[in-house]
Amino acid sequence: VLLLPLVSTVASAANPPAPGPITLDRVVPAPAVVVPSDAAPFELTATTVITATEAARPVAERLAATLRPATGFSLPVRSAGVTTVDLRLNPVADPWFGDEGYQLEIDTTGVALRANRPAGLFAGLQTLRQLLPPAIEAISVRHEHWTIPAGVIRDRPRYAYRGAMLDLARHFHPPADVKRYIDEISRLKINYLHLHLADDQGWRIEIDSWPLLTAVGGGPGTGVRGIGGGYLTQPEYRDLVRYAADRYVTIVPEIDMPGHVNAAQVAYPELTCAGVAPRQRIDIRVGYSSLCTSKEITYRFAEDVIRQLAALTPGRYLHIGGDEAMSTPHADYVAFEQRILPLVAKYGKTAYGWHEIAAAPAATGAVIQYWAVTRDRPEIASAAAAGAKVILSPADRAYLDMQYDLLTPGGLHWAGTIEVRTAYDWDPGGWAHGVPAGAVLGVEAPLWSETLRDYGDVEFQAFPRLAAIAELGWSPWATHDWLAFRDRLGAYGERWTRRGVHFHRSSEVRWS
Ligand code: TNX
Repeated sequence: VLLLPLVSTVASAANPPAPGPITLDRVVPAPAVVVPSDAAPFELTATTVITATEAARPVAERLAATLRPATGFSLPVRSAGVTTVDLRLNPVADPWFGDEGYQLEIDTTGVALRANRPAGLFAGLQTLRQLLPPAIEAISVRHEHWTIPAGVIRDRPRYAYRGAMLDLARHFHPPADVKRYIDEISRLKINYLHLHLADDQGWRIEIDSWPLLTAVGGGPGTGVRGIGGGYLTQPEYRDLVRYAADRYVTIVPEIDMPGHVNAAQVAYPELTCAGVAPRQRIDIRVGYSSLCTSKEITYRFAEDVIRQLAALTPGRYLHIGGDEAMSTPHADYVAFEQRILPLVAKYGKTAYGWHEIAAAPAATGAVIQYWAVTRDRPEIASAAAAGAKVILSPADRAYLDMQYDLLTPGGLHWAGTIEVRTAYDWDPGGWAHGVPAGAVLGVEAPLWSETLRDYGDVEFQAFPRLAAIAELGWSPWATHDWLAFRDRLGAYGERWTRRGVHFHRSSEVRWS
């Protein structure tokens, strides 16, 4: 019985359907409006010139750098003159496109990319790349007809927040791996990367005046001793922030409090009520640690961390955790959040926390990350009705650390198994009962790393499911269609393959 699905997987992988010609709508995430034309496609050639206005130049340079390796063309970027690919900002902003929307117009003679802001041009570049043959992903010259189908795409995101989260605490992922992840997520028009920087098993960000956090708490994570350790220095963190910003991705730092703090308490026993250092933990249990909410040093510590993270982070959100504080009495938890939430505002940021923070009245000014596996959470609905914004990360849909099925390696299954269709087939807009659609800021796909040993494991868990969550965040609900998504995703797989991304070749999808 168990062999049947395996056999069919092998059979379909051995006989992939011939990949048809690329059409204007074969893009992940699905664009809002696609109007194909009968005109012959545009073909990129050795004489193609890219033109860009001053403000559009950085994205134009990135486009050229994207297209040069596989085409071998010089693709000069100029400010004026004869052109075939032209990038510019709208002289008068068109409100329909907002900050991230774009228009792509392709005819036989050229391509015009327009947006209100550079972020929109960047999104358009990601679309353009998918309209070229998959060989465009090669890092050395390929001989191809580099055609782009003719027509018009008008596109903009459904939600302002489209996030991915990476847990650096349970296993540290070095900056080079985080950058590879940023590269991949930005191609799917994901615009926030939430970094879970501290947990029971490790503390991963350098904090001035608390040097032992990283010296002691930069520990092994959930790996055996020696595997999974490490931390980011502040310059490394700043460098990641810059790298992400160059790809229109905003970093959201998280320090989890008042639970998930064992690593901090190993380094600073004064953060426990008894003042005694707990033992270092490398197991995957949760809910046993708590900051001592009645000690003033707890708030000095929290404020130092929040102040420094706020200074290091240009983005508007700062995540203060708040989940699974099972060892903090409820009244103490609420009192703690009532002090911590305003501290985030004091340093100029919007507080963001796991949905448990909804218990604190001050959470009405915060962003709440909904991770429940049930759709009825009255306390979140009332916080949202009172002004809180909600980001949807239901664990049974959006958790990238859940196994695809019980046979796939790596991952957990406490929230169930999540195959591609399960990750795709839900509507963030109406998911949480009682949360008004207008309170939903977006979606985020968290990747906890208890079982992830290396970057290959990260890729396997994230892809292809992250593409499903990205589409839920970007594409209008009117485009939602599993069969169409499955086919577009199947075509996208070849791009991952060419880039060396270790993705799960789900048997739900026909991969080309
Ligand atoms: C629950 S969901 C956690 C994390 C674990 C994760 C594993 C949430 C906010 N907390 O501490 O890593 O499950 O799936």
